[in-house]
Amino acid sequence: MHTPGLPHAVQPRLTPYAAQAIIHSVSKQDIIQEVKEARASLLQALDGLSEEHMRRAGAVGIWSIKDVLAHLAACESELVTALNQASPRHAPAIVEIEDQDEWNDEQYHISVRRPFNLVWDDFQQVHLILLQMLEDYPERNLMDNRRFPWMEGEPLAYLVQELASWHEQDHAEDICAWREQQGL
Ligand code: NI
Repeated sequence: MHTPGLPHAVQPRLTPYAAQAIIHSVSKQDIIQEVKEARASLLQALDGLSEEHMRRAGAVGIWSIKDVLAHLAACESELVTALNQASPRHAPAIVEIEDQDEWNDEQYHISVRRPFNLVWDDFQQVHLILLQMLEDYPERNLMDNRRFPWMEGEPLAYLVQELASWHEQDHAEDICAWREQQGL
């Protein structure tokens, strides 16, 4: 889900029937495991890179890896808010965003001036908060695909995959491709 030159959008997309069948058969612990594994892949993709490498522009579109980490933290922060505020009647802000590229760009302009160590801390902290929240979350609210009508037939767990596990996995792959191209 990539616009050429731009980081991909994170809005929920329609899933083919077969993929829906898969998610409906998994448990909350499977979702948590997937989130942990995606983070492990991402950290593996960063392994051995210096701060200077991670500040280099152009790793994903115009973004540096630091910008990608800020982007992941921003999306996961929105996800935490969405999980916190989820109610059947009101869709959370993140699923109401009409122009994802514009939102990404706004977040980028907020984070681009933040020092690397603060971006790194956010990236770690938001993920820990997300994991704790998932551990505490009622399984039914996460896995029942009829619970939240604004998920349009998907369970809330799908939003977790879209904004955390699949998202991190996608960007881990971007980073690996960039490293290969850069010989890093
Ligand atoms: Ni992205």
